[in-house]
Amino acid sequence: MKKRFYTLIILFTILGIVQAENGYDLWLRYKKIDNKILLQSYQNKNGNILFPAVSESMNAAKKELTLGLEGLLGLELKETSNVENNTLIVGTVESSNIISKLSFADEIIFLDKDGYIIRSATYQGKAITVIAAKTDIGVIYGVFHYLRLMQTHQSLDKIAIKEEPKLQYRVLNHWDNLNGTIERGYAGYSLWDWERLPMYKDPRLIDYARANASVGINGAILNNVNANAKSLRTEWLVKASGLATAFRPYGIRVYLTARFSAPKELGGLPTADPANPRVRQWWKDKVAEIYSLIPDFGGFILKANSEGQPGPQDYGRTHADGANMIGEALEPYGGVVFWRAFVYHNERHIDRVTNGYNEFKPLDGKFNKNVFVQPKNGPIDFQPREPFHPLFGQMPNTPLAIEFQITQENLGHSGHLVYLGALFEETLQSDTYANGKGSTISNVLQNYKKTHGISGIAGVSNIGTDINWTGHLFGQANWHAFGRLAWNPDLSSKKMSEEWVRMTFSNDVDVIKPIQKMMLMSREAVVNYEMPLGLNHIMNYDTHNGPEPWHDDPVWTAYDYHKITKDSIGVNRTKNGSDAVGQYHEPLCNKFNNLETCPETLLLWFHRLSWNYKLSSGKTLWNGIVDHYYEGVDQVRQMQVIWNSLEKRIDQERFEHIKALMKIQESEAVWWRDACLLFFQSYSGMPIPAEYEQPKYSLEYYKRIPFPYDWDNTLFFNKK
Ligand code: GCW
Repeated sequence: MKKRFYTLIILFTILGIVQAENGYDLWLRYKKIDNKILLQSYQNKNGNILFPAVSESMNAAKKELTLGLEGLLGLELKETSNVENNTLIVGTVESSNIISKLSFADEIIFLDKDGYIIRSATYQGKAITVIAAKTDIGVIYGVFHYLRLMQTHQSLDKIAIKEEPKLQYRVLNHWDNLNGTIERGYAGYSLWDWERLPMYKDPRLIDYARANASVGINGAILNNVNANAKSLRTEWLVKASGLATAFRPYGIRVYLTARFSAPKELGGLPTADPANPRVRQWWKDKVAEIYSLIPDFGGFILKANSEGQPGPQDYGRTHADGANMIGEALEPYGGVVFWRAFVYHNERHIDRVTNGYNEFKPLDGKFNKNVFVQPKNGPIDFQPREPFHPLFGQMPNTPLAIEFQITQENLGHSGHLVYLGALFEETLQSDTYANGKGSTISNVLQNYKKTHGISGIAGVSNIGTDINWTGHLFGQANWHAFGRLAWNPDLSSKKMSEEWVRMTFSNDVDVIKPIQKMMLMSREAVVNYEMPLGLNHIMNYDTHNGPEPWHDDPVWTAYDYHKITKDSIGVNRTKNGSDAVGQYHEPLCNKFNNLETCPETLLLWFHRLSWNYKLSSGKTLWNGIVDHYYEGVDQVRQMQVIWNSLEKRIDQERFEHIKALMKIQESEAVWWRDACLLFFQSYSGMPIPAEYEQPKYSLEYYKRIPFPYDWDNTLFFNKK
């Protein structure tokens, strides 16, 4: 008997070790709490539950709580009708009699519509815990937070949490095409199964909605900003309504991209001129149709007059003319427009960095009240590091929504571990000085709620059909971080990384610390091995993966971004140059303009310097650049060592997945380093110090190798 028992134990242990996790469950794994004391105390607090649920959203919240309690505590959700000691009470003032009688019922009523309170309290002498919200959606958010407390091993005693989102519109931008591919997506195909929608709703859609709601995301822009007018045809709208139905219980509204020329392409009109009454009517009718199918439709996003997309400028009108026409059509229904400020034309430019500001700043205050202007975080295009977009702080009369990119278009795709929490935080905490010191981008964004009644943030999604959603498992951390920051843009990336590691891997400090260390060093690593010291836009011109600082053709040349010669490198954006510095508020303008005060991290972004320029370290610019590239590769190698040391602590499948990807990252970091340095060296003529690991291949080799994931690149074959 005893022997059989031990055999079973051994078998379970082995199974436990090899039992793989494929990452599908994201940070909502709800694995049983392994700390006995905690488990016991959590079980005590969750033995009796009062959770009257009538609406779809409440039922979704209850389902989540059930799932969480089963997984984390091995408990069935036991409903009680009496309040006993240690009862958990969940609901709103309307749904729960008890909540309506609590001393803080008023506080609940005055919460933001998405806000919630989780509090330890007493009711008729009994100790209770309350998860209460103003709306049913708030209850979902509260339940996710409550589960997170247990997932991250926090105490359930004396809880006093009051949460309200600091931004209202927290949306994911999917760059999904109607044929199922995803522009700049590296995790498989689109989750939207257009062929079988709306009849068939893949259960995965619910998991998508759960994941988003768990971090507070409340909008999904379904399709690519490089828009296809077809998505506005009735049959596609019916399909989109299927997605809206699936997401609705979780508080996620759907949005669509609108192709500016749709009145011509779909409506058969001769023009899409926003001044034309028939065009305006077409949009009104289209919007009415959409709301008849999707009553809580969120609105539209538009990319207009940029990279070949049609827009109001085609008719001599402004961005405001175009945006307001669409805004007016949406207004009666409460919809909004995200009008992108990522504008540049596929032609040689004087300084692309200045484009967005130049086009939009003069339009400040000219937009309808339901229109967001949406710049990217930086003025070029999702580079590993950019200064913040100068429109932030310079458009006080127009609500701006910020656009981050979660998918790693220029940061190694889904082959590299790059924790973007650090990048997001850096931007959000940048001081614009718009209203004196402390006017961080986070504050600027939040303030629009007070001044304009709306505030928002968008993230270009990194999600696809890959089993683990994001291709690289650590891409999940970027989705998570984006959502958490959308809810509260002042959260620290360090804190969020810890939370994510606890929920994704383990609450054991010996696992948390090393993984967190990797994550926190990964952003600087990618800057170092791809584009240090303010260098930018030297990636492969087509795939945007891998280096191509030598690319030079009449419309797209990396030379515009590094301007390399045998004497110097960098772009003069000072007052004597393109004056991009002039787009920033003082004291930033002067700070960036002066070499002494310009942060070294942005040096070559704003300044053009000789190879012998002395950096603060006393090294020459050339040696400094070399050091950064080498440091980047070293950092990746350190990350590899850290990861490999965790072999016994992580389930095998996820361990091997990341181990293999770290190898790719290491080899591609070397590729970036060697290709860029050899290219720069062909101008500077300066040596890579002999004691450094020397490039294995020649510059010619790097110019000729094909780019990964792009084997049929015709350009490559032509180049051969
Ligand atoms: O950087 C570019 C991307 C395009 C993208 C564009 C944009 C959707 O390479 O793929 O198009 O940005 O943000 O509009």
